[in-house]
Order: sequence, then C-alpha cells, then structure tokens
Amino acid sequence: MNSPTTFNAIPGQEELAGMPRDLSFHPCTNANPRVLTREQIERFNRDGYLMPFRFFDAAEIADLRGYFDRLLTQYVAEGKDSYSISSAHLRHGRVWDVLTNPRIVAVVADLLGPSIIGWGSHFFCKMPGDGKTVAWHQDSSYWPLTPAKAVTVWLAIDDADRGNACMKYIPRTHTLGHLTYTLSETDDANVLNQTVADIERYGEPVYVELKAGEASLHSDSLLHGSEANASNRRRCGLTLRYTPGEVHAYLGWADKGVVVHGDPPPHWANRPRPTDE
Ligand SMILES: O=C(O)CCC(=O)C(=O)O
Repeated sequence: MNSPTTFNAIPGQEELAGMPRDLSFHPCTNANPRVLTREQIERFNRDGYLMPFRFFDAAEIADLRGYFDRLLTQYVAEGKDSYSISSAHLRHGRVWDVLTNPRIVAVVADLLGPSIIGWGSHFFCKMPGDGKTVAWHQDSSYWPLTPAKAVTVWLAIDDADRGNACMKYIPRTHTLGHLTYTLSETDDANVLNQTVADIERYGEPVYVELKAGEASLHSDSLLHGSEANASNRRRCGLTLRYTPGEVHAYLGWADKGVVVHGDPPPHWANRPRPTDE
C-alpha cells in the first residue's frame, strides 16, 4: 500500500471536538542539555519560545531559497497558492533533509527528550501585498495530537521583519491552557481558521524578526500569528513540527512521521527520504 503524501492541514471542528486531548503545557525538565543552556530551557518554559538560532549560513540559505523558488513556481503552475506546500517532507527530499537536519534536531532534542518525531513541514509564504493574515491562534488547538508537547521551528527562508509581516508571539500564553477562539472558516484572508479574540488581555506582542537562515522555536500552546504583508518583499518561513515519540496522533497523522532522534516509537511511521527533490 502506498502511504499518503497529502493531509488536510486543518482538521474539522467536529473531528477535533470528539478527541480526548490534553492541551496543557508540559515544561521541559532536562537538567543536562547538550546544546542549549539551562537558562534557555528555563526561558522556553517561562516564555514559550526561544530565538534566534542560526541554522544555515548565507550560502546554504541562498541555495535553499533558490530551491524553494523553483518549488513555488511548480505549485503555482499547478494552480496552487503560496501557502499550499504542506507536509512537504513526504514529497520533497530537500525538505525531508531540513526536517532531519542534525543542527536543528539537536536543539529540539534538548527540549523534547531523546525520542523525537518530525511530522510537519509547511511553507508560510506571504507574497508582497497578498492580504493574508494568520490570526492569533494556538497550534495545539487545531492539531489532533495529545498530549500537546509539540515544538515548531520557524525557519526564515527570506529575511522576516515587521515591514514584511514577521510572526509575532504573546509571551507566556502557552501556560494558559486551551483558549476560546472563534471560527473563521469563511474568511479568505485568514490562512488558518481559528481566531483568539481580545488579545490585549494576554499582554504585548513580541515581533519575531529573523534573518534568512535563522529560526525561532515555539511551544504549540503559545499564542501567535502574523499580519498581512503590505511590503514589496516576500516573507517565507518554513515551519518544522516536532513531537516526542510518546505523543498520540489521531486522524492518521502518525503516518506523517519521520524518526529524527532516538529509537522508532511504535505508534509513528518512519517515512523515508522521498526521491523527488
Ligand atoms: O508564518 C506565519 O505567519 C504563521 C506561522 C504559524 O502560524 C506557525 O508557525 O504555527
């Protein structure tokens, strides 16, 4: 049987409602991190994010950007938009390479422990003036995973700053549990479909300004989003999603898994590198 290479990035509300999920934050308890400092671990537990990390030098990220430019041209020629390249590690070897990159995985391992699955890779590519926002949301809220222990590495493919709608976080909101949201399924301007309202009550946003090749890390329960890109510069980020092997996935999402660290856990697939670049 051929394993699927496409998945619905946003599960239905009824499907999510029927799933027993633990969406509380589980702090990292690693007393002997290998690449992070203990202070960084404490900061991640306190604020829900860490930044910046430089994972690729200028030449490496220019090469990756050139690859992404070609991939995007291909998808657009097929009538797809610049947010449609999701679960890309299941179809594209170059993206699988980034998901499994040892420099990235070493940082994630300090936060998530020895058994880690990489299961997500989605390009959020904001074209100049495309009008798309990513409304304030918690990732754990729309993912069919329990317990909520996922970490996202947001890798800047282009420079990202306030001018071209970099991501923004509300620090410390990851400890608040599952927040109430409104559904925006018919709002074409929102890339996702959930919006947490009245955000001011949760604190001031931090803008995630990154140079191409740098990355930030955030907890799946941290409130985050991004505005519309009103500049004349593209803003593309590759989100890489990781979860400890003990996490349970519903809706067949375990089929997306790649074992990036430790022994293969029983529940998850370990998808090989695709032969297509
Ligand atoms: O890239 C963006 O603007 C949003 C990305 C996002 O929501 C995420 O990383 O979970």
